[in-house]
Amino acid sequence: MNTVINPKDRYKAGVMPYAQMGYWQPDYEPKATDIIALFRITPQEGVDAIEAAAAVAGESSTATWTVVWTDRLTACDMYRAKAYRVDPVPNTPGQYFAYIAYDLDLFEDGSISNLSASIIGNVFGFKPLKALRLEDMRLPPAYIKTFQGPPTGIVVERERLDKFGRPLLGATVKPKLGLSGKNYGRVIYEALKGGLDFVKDDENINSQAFMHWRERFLFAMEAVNRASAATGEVKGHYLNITAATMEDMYERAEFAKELGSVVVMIDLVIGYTAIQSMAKWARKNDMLVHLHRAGHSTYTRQKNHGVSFRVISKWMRLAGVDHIHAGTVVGKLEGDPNTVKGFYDILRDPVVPVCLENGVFFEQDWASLRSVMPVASGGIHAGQMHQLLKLFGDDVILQFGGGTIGHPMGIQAGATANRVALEAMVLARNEGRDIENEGGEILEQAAKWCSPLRAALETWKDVTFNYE
Ligand code: CAP
Ligand code: MG
Repeated sequence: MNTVINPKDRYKAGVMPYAQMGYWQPDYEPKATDIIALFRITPQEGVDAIEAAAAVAGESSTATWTVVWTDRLTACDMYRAKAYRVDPVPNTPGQYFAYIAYDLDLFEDGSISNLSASIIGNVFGFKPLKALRLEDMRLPPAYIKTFQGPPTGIVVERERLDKFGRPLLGATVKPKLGLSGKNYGRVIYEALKGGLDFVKDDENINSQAFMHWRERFLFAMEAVNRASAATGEVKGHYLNITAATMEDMYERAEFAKELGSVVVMIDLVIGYTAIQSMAKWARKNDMLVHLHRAGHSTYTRQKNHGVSFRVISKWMRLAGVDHIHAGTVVGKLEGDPNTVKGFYDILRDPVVPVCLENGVFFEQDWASLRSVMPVASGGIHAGQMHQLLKLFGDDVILQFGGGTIGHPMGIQAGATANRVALEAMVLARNEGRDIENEGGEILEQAAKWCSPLRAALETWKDVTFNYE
């Protein structure tokens, strides 16, 4: 006989229906093929932490609020997710880390939409929980192998662009909105000619009345071609193909290809399926895919609720992007050094070891999936070059929007300041100098023969984004 449990009684301490239904299995040893999720749970007053963890396991796999007849028609023990470990979060009363294992058969091959529909589908609004955060996931190689991952990856990107041994430099066109196509093209040309590798459309530039997308693409690519010819370097502009429908996005991507662009750009808000579709298109067309994480902080920023960006980083490496914004630490947007280091490791490394300090709970073997180039962007300028190089190393795109276009001597000078600062810093590092402590001095030295760098250092010397 099925038992119908009064929802009012359900969460009283000691009454553990989800746990009793098999969603709490403290002796369970996860299989090598299981997907494991680590949730930070904050149960409501009076709700037992183990029952709350079991409820999350249940509702993110097979269960509903009562025992159902059809459970008897499936191999339900196999399909039940299993909460197998619940630990209090150190020094944080009322919060717990819950480890939940999911059998691989619960998920469709190669689909982030399917994975996320289970893992973050309903549970975040669940009444027995005050808050819930998905902190990390372990993705087994058997699952990773069902994805194609980044179309290009860091190694092939460097080969294609013929750029080695240093971070790449970019800039986002500013103002974000309002420039005509011709003026937009001018900004791109100046920035590339001045020494940048890439310029970028902003997240909200699509096809507005002041500049339709074709016009933008034409002026942008004219600027890219002129700057490449003038400098002898491969240059690129991330053409944002984000649009209302897939049909529109494919049309824009095809036009970017026709014009000879090496890269297209999409925003995270287009959704996981659209991202995977564009990754597939890019692989077929030898195109880099740049992903702007527009919208992520609505659900990644709160420490006790939402989804950590480290999980989004894992999903996006699977989905297949070549670049992704991942934080700067020193710029205008939130991000502490350890957490951001965790994101960068997840995006770039072949195997990521456990590092609790960085929020990495599981060893992650990427099973030869290509790596993603992280992008550091948001309020950064040439005076921080030593900090950026120290924090992120070479495999990163340093993207200065205001920090290029806002230069008092003009856009080309802004780009030159960044390129000179970067090359001086890379050289100093390669000569074995301590760039962390001598960085300021190294920049001053380089600025002696580079007036744009001198002006950049002077203009932004007091700019810090420390509000603590
Ligand atoms: C930066 C930027 C980027 C953010 C994205 C902006 O401009 O273009 O979109 O950096 O953040 O619109 O703010 P500035 P994140 O260089 O002028 O600050 O990289 O953290 O996703
Ligand atoms: Mg932007």
